[in-house]
Amino acid sequence: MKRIYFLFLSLLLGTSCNWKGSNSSVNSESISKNDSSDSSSFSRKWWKEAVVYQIYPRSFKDADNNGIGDIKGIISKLDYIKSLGINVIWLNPVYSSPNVDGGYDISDYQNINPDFGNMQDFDALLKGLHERGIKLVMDLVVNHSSDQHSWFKESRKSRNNPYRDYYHWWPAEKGKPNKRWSFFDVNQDAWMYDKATNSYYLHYFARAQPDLKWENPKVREEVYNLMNFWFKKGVDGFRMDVIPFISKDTTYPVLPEMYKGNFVDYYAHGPKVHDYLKEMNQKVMSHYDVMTVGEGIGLKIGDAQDYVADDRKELNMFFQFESIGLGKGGRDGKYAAPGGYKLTDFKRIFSKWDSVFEKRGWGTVYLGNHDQSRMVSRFGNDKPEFKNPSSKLLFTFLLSMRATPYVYFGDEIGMSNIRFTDIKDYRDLETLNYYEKLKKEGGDLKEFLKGQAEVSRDNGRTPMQWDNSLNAGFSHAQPWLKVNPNYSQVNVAQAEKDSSSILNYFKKMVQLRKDHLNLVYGKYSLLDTANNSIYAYTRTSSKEKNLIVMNFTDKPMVWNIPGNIVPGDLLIGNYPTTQNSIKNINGSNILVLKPYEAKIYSFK
Ligand code: TEU
Repeated sequence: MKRIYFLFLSLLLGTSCNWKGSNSSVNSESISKNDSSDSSSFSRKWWKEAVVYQIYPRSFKDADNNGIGDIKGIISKLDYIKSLGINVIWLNPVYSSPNVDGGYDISDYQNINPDFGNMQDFDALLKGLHERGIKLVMDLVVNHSSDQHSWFKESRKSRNNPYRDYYHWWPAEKGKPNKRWSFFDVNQDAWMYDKATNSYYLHYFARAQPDLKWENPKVREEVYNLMNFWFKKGVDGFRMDVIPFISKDTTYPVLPEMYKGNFVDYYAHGPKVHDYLKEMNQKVMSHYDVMTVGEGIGLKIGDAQDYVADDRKELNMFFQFESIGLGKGGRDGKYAAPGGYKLTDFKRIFSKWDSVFEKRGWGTVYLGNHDQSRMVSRFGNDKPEFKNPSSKLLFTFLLSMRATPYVYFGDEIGMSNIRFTDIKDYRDLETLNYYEKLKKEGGDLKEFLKGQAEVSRDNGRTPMQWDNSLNAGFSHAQPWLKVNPNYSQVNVAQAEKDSSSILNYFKKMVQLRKDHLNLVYGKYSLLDTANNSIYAYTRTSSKEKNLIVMNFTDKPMVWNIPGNIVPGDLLIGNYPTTQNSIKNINGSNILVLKPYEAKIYSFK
């Protein structure tokens, strides 16, 4: 049955297909081989056609009722995950970790954090996912380890320890090293003095996250070994944490003039990053059918092809960082920008990132993750009357772009920002350490808390809301982070029952993307660029044409459909369709849109 379905799809798109009965065997021929109208020429890959669902394990489901989500909890929800229609999970780190930074401080890369379970649990999860046709992508955090990793414990013991050169050290007798900025340090200083050897070590993130020294070939071998360990188990890929940062100039010079005031860009442009990624690809990835997605922090349009063009043999995709800067402001982006973001900026950024992959490489599209506040609070409107249509609108966008969509758990039921007002409610070191820093400086703590209520990472980490029982059905014990009190209305059980829920719309959109390969590979063309209320674009191939129109405002809007587009069937809309909303006025087609209304039409 599946085989016939895919043959049919490929016939529709004019490609030949050698479907082998598993979603990893999408043919590798060009999608536009017989399709001269397409400007692009993409080879089909399962990871381009996938919809990825991200799970933050600490917050998903607690099976042993200690207040912390765990692997058995995820296993208990496998049928729910399957019901979404998604086909890849990205799991945030579950490795051994003292949990200084939500598991991004790893003390053993080949073991499971007991908070989450053990290796048998992990194996059962992987099996349960694979049985359901879902792939598993793990988090690879190798720019740094935990200071509790045995490598670092050894490294800090003496200057001639065999592990000394696994990390970046600077002997204090040479004076203080040149300034490096840390994301999470209370003093924002990335050099930490260590008394035992009278030296400083480098940590771009927290003090408990020393940076690994990739310049040492032994470190690279360790990383490739641990990657092989997981691939041999059958995991299907890695999301690579801050991967552009791995290469460093180990003379640690003063920041070159061009990077002054922009240390992130400097970190992302180390001298050997591409050599390391090529080596990693050749030694590891090239041996498996797996996907890789880099966290593209600091990467610019001009860097894109170097990371992901097929012939570069480095990564498959990366997350661009431009769009998640939208709506943030103030010092260090830790405040909300007054008035939010401008739709014209949103459109410009996503269109620009589409164009960079128009001919080579492949992109990603996402509006939230564990480092961001909730999608609907940020890019939509979480007021009760608008939350439903604006969440659906955002999914219409995410699932109709030419890039692999990444969806963050909970967004499918419209989870929104919790907006803590008391610093005691926060658990994330990014918020806590910045608060301490400001306190020391005598900064405005009230203003900071106001900003964090909108942009803090903990907004995106509150526990999954399963039902309206105690703690939203997440755990019988006090959860590690407060549950959003709106859980009595916003929860999975409720959403499953309601045919007009965000959840049910999300599932329909996922299905629509699966049924219309044009939404994956078709050419993207932005319409009406300057319109600050409506986002409209077409997706076209010689076999199908789609028009996507979304009203990003809380007011009704009208939109003039360009004369060359005559909308046919409405494929999906986020309001119940009562009447045709296209009016012909003086020979022009006018589309009448309700607040946050989104529609996808086919057209000839
Ligand atoms: O994130 C890196 C990163 O971009 C964040 O530090 C980001 O700047 C900040 O969270 C914005 O508020 C990765 C992980 O996704 C993050 O969870 C880790 O804390 C970090 O690396 C260190 O591993």
